[in-house]
Amino acid sequence: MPVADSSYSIYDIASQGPSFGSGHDLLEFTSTVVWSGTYFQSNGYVTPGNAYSANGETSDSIISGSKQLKEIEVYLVEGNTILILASYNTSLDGQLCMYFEELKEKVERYKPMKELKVPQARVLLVGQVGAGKTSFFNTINSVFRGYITRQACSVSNVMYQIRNSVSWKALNFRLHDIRGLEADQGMDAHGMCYLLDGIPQIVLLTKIDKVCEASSEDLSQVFFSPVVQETVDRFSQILGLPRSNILPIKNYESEIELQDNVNILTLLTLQQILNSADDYMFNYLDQIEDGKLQQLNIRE
Ligand SMILES: Nc1nc2c(ncn2[C@@H]2O[C@H](COP(=O)(O)OP(=O)(O)OP(=O)(O)O)[C@@H](O)[C@H]2O)c(=O)[nH]1
Ligand SMILES: [Mg+2]
Repeated sequence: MPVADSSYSIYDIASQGPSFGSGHDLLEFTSTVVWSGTYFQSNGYVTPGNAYSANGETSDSIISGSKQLKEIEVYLVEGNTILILASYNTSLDGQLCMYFEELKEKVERYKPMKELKVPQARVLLVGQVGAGKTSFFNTINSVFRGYITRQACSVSNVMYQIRNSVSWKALNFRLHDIRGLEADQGMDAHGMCYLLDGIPQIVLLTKIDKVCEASSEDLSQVFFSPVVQETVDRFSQILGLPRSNILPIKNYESEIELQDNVNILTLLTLQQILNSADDYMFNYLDQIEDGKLQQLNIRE
């Protein structure tokens, strides 16, 4: 609903849930709500048309005259993650842009821990033929270049470098793109997980736009889509990896211009990958300090 009076659009009071609008347009609860055994009896209000334009909506049309709630979910919004919700034509465009720059800078500043003397984190892209490995590199490269590039083509076994778009300085990670696995090579996802045991694995669910129509139209829906959620759950069970390691992505494929939400999802994914590389290095450092492993002499 559009805001009619921004001075009352949202405010927080310690003794009640978030309040929207004077009057109140939406106030979920004012003190503890108790589970009756079959529902929560809300003690809040829904009276649209005060600080928000009701646009024909009434209390009844929104909550069907009932204050009995089957489930209550409370979200803590950290940082700017909620901004991924923004769609292109909203007034959040400016903030979305700031969020993108912030994420991009974070990745540009990334450095593996100096104690290990590892100059760059290396990320191996493994997957079946046509999974989207090369496109993933091209998508990341496009984000940093500032335009759509297809620098990588289908050559096998290349260690790609990503560079800062102003200084052309190499960032401190590399993507190793290898030829896709064919069904007759005798290696499936399980085999690959077994082979890579001990190395942190992030599973990228590429082509998410083909799985979920809503996300295909508006990628900001990807974290709210039941279809995506089910797909993540399924792969988590099949591969025995936590759901947080299974990330839906959408690569640039036919686009000719960058899109905010594709850029942001790509950077969030990359950040997860680099965090995972860091986790591995922290474990490695612990083992060196415990005398269980020797420091490797890794050169550029
Ligand atoms: N719709 C859609 N198509 C994609 C996506 N990612 C890749 N593609 C398309 O999938 C096809 C294969 O992508 P590649 O990046 O070449 O796949 P690959 O894993 O590198 O394949 P190999 O190098 O042969 O192992 C191309 O036509 C891409 O345009 C995506 O996220 N969405
Ligand atoms: Mg390829």
